[in-house]
Amino acid sequence: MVAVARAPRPEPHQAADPNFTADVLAGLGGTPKRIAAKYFYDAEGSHLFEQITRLPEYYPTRCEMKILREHGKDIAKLIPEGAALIEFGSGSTKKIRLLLKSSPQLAAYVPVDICADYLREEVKELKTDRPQLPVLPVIADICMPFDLPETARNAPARCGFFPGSTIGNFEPHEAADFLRNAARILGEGAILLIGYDLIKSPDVLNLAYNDLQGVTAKFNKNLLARMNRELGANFKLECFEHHAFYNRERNRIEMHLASLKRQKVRVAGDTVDFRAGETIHTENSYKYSIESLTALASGTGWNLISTWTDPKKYFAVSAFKFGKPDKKTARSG
Ligand code: AVJ
Repeated sequence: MVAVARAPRPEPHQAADPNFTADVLAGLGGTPKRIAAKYFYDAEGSHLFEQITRLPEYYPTRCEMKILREHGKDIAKLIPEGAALIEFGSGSTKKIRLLLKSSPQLAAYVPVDICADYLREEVKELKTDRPQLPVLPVIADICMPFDLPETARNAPARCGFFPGSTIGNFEPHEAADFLRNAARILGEGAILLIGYDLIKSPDVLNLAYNDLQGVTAKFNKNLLARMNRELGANFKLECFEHHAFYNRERNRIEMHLASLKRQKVRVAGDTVDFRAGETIHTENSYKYSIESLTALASGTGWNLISTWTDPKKYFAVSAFKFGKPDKKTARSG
């Protein structure tokens, strides 16, 4: 046989996540098999997600952008003079730029992300948009306590921004932990804006995660490709199938990778057995009603101020305030 030159591996865009190997082996060793959704987002996965946001079936990004475009002025009215805006794990600069447009009162913008490369890009883009606005990036895991830059700590007010329905990737108890952590970081009287996907017809939901072009399937299967690239695994992508469905009892979309047959796969030196039809659970994307998110938030001390939705009520952006509700807005009884 003629020796075939191996395709050169793409240069890693960032250092391989040191936990990836251990998390994958633990997740594939358990029953049911699972891998955390955060591992979708290597360079290829991030690129595929960008493509998803432009799919006709995938409404969330478009709806949220529309809400921010059309209600940006009203939303900005809740942000006090001289406030620092803290964005938790931003996925793209597009959304924050819509908000900044109507918020000349901001004294600083603090993007918080675990990926330093991503933050560098974001800072560059914003510098051209709002050259005067101090941009103070923080590299941190948004689920863990971290310190704000001094300017943001000393600002007269703080406003958090958590768009993209990222909250839906958390289990509800993890979402509550996130809200408590955000409260600790932002402090008494802070405002928090959360973008989230609303409960709706299962047909609409199922289609959004089963697009006709198969981009979501590719995004899901990229996890197998990533394990092949980074962990020396030998997954045959054609032997697995993308499964995404709405779980009505739990108000969530579940994504799985289903093994099409009984097979053994090598992963990081281990052998993993799959039964025919056995799945790797790769993502939950929780959907909330305005009421259910409000209840979750109020349990952690965040009280609802206002909610904006798109005309079809597919997506919502809610503003919460941490601490005792104002006398004016507090309900009696
Ligand atoms: C980035 C978590 C909001 O749950 O809709 C898109 C990820 N997964 N298609 C979502 C995703 C499949 C997305 N979030």
